[in-house]
Amino acid sequence: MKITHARVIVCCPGRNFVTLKIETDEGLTGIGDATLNGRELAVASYLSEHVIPCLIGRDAHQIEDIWQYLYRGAYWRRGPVTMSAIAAVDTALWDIKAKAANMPLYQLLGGRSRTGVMVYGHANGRDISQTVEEVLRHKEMGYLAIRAQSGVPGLDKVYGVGKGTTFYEPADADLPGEHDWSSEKYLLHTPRLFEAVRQAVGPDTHLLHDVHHRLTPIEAARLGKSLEPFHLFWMEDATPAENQEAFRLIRQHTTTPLAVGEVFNTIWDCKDLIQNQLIDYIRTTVVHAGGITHLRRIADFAAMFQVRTGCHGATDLSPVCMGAALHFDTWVPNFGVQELMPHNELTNEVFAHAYSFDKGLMHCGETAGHGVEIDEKLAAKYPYQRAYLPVNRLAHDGTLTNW
Ligand code: GCO
Ligand code: MG
Repeated sequence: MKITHARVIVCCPGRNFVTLKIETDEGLTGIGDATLNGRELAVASYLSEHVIPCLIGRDAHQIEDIWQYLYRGAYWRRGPVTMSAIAAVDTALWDIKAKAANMPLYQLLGGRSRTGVMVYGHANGRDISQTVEEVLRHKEMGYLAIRAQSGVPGLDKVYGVGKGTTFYEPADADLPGEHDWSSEKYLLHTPRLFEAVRQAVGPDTHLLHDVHHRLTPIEAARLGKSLEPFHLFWMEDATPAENQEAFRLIRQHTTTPLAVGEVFNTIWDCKDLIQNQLIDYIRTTVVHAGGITHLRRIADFAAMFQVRTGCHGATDLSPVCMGAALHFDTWVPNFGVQELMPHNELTNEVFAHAYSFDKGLMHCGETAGHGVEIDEKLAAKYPYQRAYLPVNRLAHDGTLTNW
């Protein structure tokens, strides 16, 4: 089965998405997500200018060979732009292979390992009482796992707290917004938040929290320790992880489970973290980590060290990534949890999908392929709009810090 055409579709049904569509001489087509929030056009051009010309005429069934060809063949390895482009090709080819086999994608990976995929929802509030309300609302909706983020007294805007409640979308400015940050204020506030949340929600609901790279290792150690009484499912991105060794310090001080990896793009970014058992959950997902082919490699390596998966699933990853990730989650033996941040209605119209939510679990559906399609006519009505993620500056002197 030969690849005859491929094209990149960029659309903005509320936020930007980049999608690769591959066509074959047997009439089967497949799609892959290539969205890299705030840097969308870099991946779109990497695909159109450099990757698509090399795909035409290749055997669509040779997924592994094409992966190696794009990874090694570029000579310049790794990086979010390259790996998102490779991921899009890989996801589209798995979609095609599964359609050719007339099977849902998870069957090709080795079949079903669980009845459904546990997801965590987002409870965001201006303050502690609104966040508690949101947590309880998510529990009512059936969520078994809930991430809680709240505004911090004395800080105007913080990561994870949106204008509305359901659709938190930080990339909404024409140029990057600038927010204030204070680790001291955040460190005083967050244990109070979880004390209130745990008391209200009871012992059974899994609670998660995203530090979003904003603490130093010793600050993160202090937070992890202070959250121990509220037994979190995980504390995410406690400190930046360019230096994987940084997690050793956090680990020495706290038993709060650690998750990291949404910004990683290959196994090399998490090799030390995993083999030294410095983390409990690896957050890489299909679109930013080289597709199903590479994600599977990371998960198998992680399994040897009892590290479980926790795929990133924010709204800036398209439904195509979500669909593919849910097939991966349905199969992967060392599954932990999947993030769910529901897309808006328009996005769901552009990307019709087979997946569904029921009683805290997601189901990937039984449609052949990964079960997500794109309505190109509708997508064309919503052209790309430039948008950036915000940046943080220290509240007391304006020094640029991590957002
Ligand atoms: C998460 C993430 C997101 C990121 C976003 C950046 O845990 O879901 O931290 O909220 O900020 O994906 O594009
Ligand atoms: Mg995160």
